[in-house]
Amino acid sequence: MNPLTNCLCILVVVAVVFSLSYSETPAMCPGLNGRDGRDGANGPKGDPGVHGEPGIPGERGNTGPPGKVGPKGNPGEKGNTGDTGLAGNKGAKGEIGVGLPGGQGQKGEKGSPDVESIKKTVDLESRIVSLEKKVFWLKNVLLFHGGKQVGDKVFVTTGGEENFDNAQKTCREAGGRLTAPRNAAENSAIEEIIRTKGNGKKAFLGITDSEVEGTFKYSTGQTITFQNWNPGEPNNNKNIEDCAEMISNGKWNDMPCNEQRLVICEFE
Ligand code: MAN
Ligand code: CA
Ligand code: CA
Repeated sequence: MNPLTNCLCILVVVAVVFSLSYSETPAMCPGLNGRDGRDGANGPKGDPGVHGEPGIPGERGNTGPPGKVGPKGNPGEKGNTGDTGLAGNKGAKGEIGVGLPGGQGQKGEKGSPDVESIKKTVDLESRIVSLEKKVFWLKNVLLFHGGKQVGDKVFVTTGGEENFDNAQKTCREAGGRLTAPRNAAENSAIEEIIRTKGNGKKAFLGITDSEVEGTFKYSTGQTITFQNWNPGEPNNNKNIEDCAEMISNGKWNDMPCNEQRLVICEFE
């Protein structure tokens, strides 16, 4: 081949290989050049030269096939940060956590009552003390006058005698009831009143068997829970005895309700 043609062919091949490798990896540094392509085909034979002068160069041969792809270039520089992406969908609700109970909080400060409240409290306290003194004093008057106390219950006689209905009424109007001993101590207190304040007169008790013959009940309707009958009593003598009396020894007898007996009331 003509040297000039050969040179041109080489230049063309280099240019083609260079442009191919550069356009394939735009974001990367250019790789090394590929190997040279093969020579193109020979051009047509040139005209014979005049003797002593250089002949006219033949026509340019066809472009040779491209050289092999060169080795991969180095990675390019890191690109700029992209735009922020769209927000993702809301996540599913989590399971209920199992927390430990919190500790006890600190005790709050004590509130301060206002002055008026303090005054009212002090006033009420002094009135209570005054009333307690009065109750104590009145109870002493009662006991001094012949009343008897068992527990919280106080027994007092009017000193007069009445039939059962009137005796009951007298006690109720005084805020008490016709006496009905619930135990031996109370029975003894009534017995003592009969002897000390009643001259040994028999006294009515607040129990009857008017409703059911033979079943003695309190005025509340409750069947009696304590009894101290004289031997042989109650006998419902002549079938007319539905009330009860206490005789001077503290024993009980059933007797007619229309008879007059000492009135002893109880208060609690
Ligand atoms: C006697 C006894 C009593 C009865 C009275 C009636 O003392 O029979 O049971 O109640 O007489 O007066
Ligand atoms: Ca009877
Ligand atoms: Ca009787």
